[in-house]
Amino acid sequence: MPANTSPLGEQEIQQFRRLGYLVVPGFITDEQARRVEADVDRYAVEQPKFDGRNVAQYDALCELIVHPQTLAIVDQLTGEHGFTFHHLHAALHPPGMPGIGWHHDYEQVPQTNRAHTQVHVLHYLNGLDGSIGDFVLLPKSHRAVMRRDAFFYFGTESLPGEVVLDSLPRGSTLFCHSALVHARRSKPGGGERSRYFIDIAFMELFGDVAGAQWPSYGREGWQDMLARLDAKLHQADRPQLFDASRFFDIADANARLAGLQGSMALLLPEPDPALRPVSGRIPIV
Ligand SMILES: O=C(O)CCC(=O)C(=O)O
Ligand SMILES: [Fe+2]
Repeated sequence: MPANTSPLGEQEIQQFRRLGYLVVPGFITDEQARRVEADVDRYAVEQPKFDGRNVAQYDALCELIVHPQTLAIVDQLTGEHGFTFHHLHAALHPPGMPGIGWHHDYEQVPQTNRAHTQVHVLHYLNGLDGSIGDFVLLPKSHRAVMRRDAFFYFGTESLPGEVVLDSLPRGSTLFCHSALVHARRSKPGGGERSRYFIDIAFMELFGDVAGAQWPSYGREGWQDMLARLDAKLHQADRPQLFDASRFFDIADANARLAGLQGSMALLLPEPDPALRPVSGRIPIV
């Protein structure tokens, strides 16, 4: 493990462990936020189908993956075995953008435990102001084991104990345990403004479980994506950051599980297919 500063205090680390999230207002400098926004503007025009596999073509987005303070914080939130990168998504949300129903983003096939931490780093480059979409979350829900879409039937309606994030300054970042149940609740307004949203997922390594792997990013070509990022961003002190051998192919795993019966969360009644979230062509489990 590289020697790092420790950007979070013990109380903040404990909040993340207990509640499943931590907000850091103004984490990204205005100058860096502007450069990343320019990348997002560029692909929104050139490649509206941006899905994460193209990320190596965008220098400012790449810089955000290896942002030193972010890596140091993820070190603090994961532990001694280090972590690996899973994906980056970036999106420009115009006024009127639909919401996303309650879900979580912890990648596990099938969902069985929360022994290892996954962190979603959510950058709200131009903040949140109560227009377009609020981020809503259920504190402590990262401690439950459920399918990613288990709460999807609630849509984006209010749930008891929810926390609404609707006012964050530019450059704010939310460190979220990936198993935390959350939603984007659409809101009117926005005017000329669009909402710049980046999410970057990191997964704690299984230093204590020989050979254990995580599910890959759910789109064909995930190995090439990691190879391109490793060529561009390789960190000598973190050789595992873009290491494809840390993953199994999620599409293969889902195919093997299809139709199996058992005591794990496999055979739930199918939700309405129109409401069911998908990740690329891979169904969400
Ligand atoms: O737009 C947001 O604030 C959150 C979106 C989200 O939860 C997701 O893309 O999985
Ligand atoms: Fe999400």
